[in-house]
Amino acid sequence: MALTNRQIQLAARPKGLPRESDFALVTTEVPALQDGQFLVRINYISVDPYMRGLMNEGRSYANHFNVGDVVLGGAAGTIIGSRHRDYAVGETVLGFWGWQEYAVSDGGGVHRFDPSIAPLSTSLGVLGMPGLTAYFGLLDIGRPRAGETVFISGAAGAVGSVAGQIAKIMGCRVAGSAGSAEKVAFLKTIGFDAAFNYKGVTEYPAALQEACPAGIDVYFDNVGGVLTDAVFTQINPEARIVLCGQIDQYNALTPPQGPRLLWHLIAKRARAEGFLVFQFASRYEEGQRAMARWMAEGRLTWRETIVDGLENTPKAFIGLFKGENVGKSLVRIAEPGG
Ligand code: NAP
Ligand code: FER
Repeated sequence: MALTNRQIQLAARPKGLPRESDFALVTTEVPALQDGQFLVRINYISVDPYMRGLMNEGRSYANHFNVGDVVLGGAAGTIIGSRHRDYAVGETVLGFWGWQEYAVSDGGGVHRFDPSIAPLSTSLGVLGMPGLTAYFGLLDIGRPRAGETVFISGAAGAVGSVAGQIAKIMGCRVAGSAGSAEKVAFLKTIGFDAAFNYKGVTEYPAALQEACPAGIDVYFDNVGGVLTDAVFTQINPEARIVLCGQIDQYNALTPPQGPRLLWHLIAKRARAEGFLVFQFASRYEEGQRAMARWMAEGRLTWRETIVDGLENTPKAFIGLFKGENVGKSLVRIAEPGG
């Protein structure tokens, strides 16, 4: 008897902040496996800010979702059936399977994850794409030196919380901003030297000066907007600005017009550099090994916000733009091993 699969499709291109009505839950049957295929029971679905951009009309059809497509994104699961000679039942795997409960795969783009290293959920968080973003963005683009001050916006999220801890491991003074008192308290528990709730801030330069009295040497920017404008006024000579994300703009209907502060980069001989985690694909193992070691040593911890049930995936995704998550936001479809 065929298994029933539930999937979430894009029902309409979101305008501004996505709404739950932009998504539709559909029921299909899992197709019978062909030779060279395996069947994955999805355990965790990752919701990530970059997915918002893929929901807009794209210049190409290659990456962007169309209305009626299953929303794609990273997921982790367990193989429950296989007609593939390299993949066996019981293996835990990662793939770009998106918002559904089961996936049929031929192994393309699939990575194995060894659950004896850490729980499977970490394959989508601290040991997955967001953690690698923090690792390579901070170390390769930011190049922090011991004793320097690192400031991180969006600090309590999946990327920011890992970047901050790695900066501490590098011997830096670390400060960050996040959107609630609870998140500020969380940042203190993971070693941030200073943190503030940006939602209560009226005078940004003053808040930054209090958090970073010696100025800012490395700025790891997840957010953009007026906070980033203010950071430009607080950077030290030869500062490095790591442009990781600009979530403040992802739902904007028109590009925002900000103050023009690039002069500060000239005056401070500073460097601002954007990057995409994918450019470091050939070095992912290096990053995972280093972070797994720090986790085993108790120097790197991680936090997850998990909701249960495929039907709650749109809400979890929208929650990213409302600050509902602390650490990595995940949807649990089925407990691994369950
Ligand atoms: P995340 O930080 O776990 O979740 C998003 C967080 O952003 C929310 O919890 C919210 O926290 C904050 N936020 C949402 N709207 C905001 C706004 N208008 N102003 C300020 N803060 C806002 O997400 P993540 O996966 O770690 O990603 C963080 C950033 O890194 C995103 O910009 C993402 O696009 C970027 N990223 C880049 C790459 C790359 O390759 N360059 C890879 C992964 C992620 P608050 O409560 O603090 O508002
Ligand atoms: C992200 C924001 C943007 C991200 C990727 C992108 C993986 C990619 C943008 C592009 O390819 O144009 O958070 O995370």
